[in-house]
Amino acid sequence: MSYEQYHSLWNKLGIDTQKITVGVDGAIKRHEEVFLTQNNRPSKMEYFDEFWRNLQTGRIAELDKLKEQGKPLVGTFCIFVPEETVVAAGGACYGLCSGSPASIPEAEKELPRNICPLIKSAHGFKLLKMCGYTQSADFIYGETTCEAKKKTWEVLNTHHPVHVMQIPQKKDEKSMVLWGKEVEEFNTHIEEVAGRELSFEEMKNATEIINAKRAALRRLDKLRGMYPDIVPISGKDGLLISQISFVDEPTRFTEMLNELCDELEKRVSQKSSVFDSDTARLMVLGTPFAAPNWKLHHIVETSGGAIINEESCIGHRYYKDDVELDGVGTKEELTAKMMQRYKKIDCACFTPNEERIQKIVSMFKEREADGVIYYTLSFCHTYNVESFLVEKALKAEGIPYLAIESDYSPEDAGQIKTRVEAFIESVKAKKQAKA
Ligand code: BJ8
Repeated sequence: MSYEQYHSLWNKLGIDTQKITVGVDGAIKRHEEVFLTQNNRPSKMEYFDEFWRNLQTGRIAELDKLKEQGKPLVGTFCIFVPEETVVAAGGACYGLCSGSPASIPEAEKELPRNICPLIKSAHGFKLLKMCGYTQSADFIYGETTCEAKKKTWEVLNTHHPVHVMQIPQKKDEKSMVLWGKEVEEFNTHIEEVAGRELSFEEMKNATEIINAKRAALRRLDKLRGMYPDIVPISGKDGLLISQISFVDEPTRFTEMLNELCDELEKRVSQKSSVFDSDTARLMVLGTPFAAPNWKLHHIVETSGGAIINEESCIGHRYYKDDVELDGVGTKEELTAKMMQRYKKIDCACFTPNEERIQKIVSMFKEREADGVIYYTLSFCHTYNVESFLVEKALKAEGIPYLAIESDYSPEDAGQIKTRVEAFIESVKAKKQAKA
């Protein structure tokens, strides 16, 4: 495919047009293999498929227009960064490319091999200048959530401006004071880039935009998981939508997702499922699935299972809570409400993190799921260690559980498939016995 109309934009961003053409073609081909081969997909998925095809072209051109107008463009790797403030300034806050194995060898020239693939992939994209989002960003907002990330920011900062938000490890009062100051500093920084002070109305309006996006994602989550007899959309499509939620323009995304949900509601009322009735309905827990990391979902859904929810940052952890706006009348009050909302994020970087374990058990029960897969990216110590406590709680409830640790390479796909197939068989046997 020719992307000639985007060559000058890519050149302006320092992107090698030949290299990115190969990357974009590969990503489109992989999307065709994984997504377009599914049966009975909702017609409204077309918007999200088209968005994927335009990931490094049309959407990057939109961001460039914002940049020309002096709006801030902020790249992130974590859901702790308050996107509301960037949207209030008319800019865009988005997730950066970090889900591909292709950029990892380049990253390993500067970073150790034995750290998380998400971090290496992102760093490699910067070194290769292959991600339009990274290249467009005025700066990257990093955070101190895990060891590998916080040290990588120092290295990444030698290639691209990086600001670091200090996220505490505990949620006690003194930690919250520090975190509140960090959020205030972030807001001030965005105002400096925007060249003006943001008004309360702008902040409130942006918060409403992001709350509406989260509400649409919760609507999708409910449609995917809350109807025990019907799965109206595949987990793969659900995941693709979640991944796109981190890069699309939020108002348009919300509109398109609500249209899709209207279609799914009809499917539910017509009892039209994309899977057979004996399919194992599984929840996935753990580390984020940055695009195009579709490995686990593809394996599960070609092995007799359906994924009905991701208890992950690219998933439920991102959209489960809103910023409360009732009775809020000043910027200070709004910032305090933002803090309350962001404090509810139950990332494994916190100690203790008991609320996450309780939440997982109740999510499982609400969805009447058949089993869970605990997914950890290799070398993610926080999620890996926390899996012991999660497993213990799930076992106490008699919930079927499988742990998978993997990276982005396709090499372990066969081995994972064998384990997933065996797990699904045992889950189905249990389901039948129960029935
Ligand atoms: S809020 S999960 S997005 S830190 S990079 S911790 S996978 S070793 S991404 Fe995360 Fe924010 Fe928490 Fe969510 Fe592990 Fe890898 Fe670290 Fe990671």
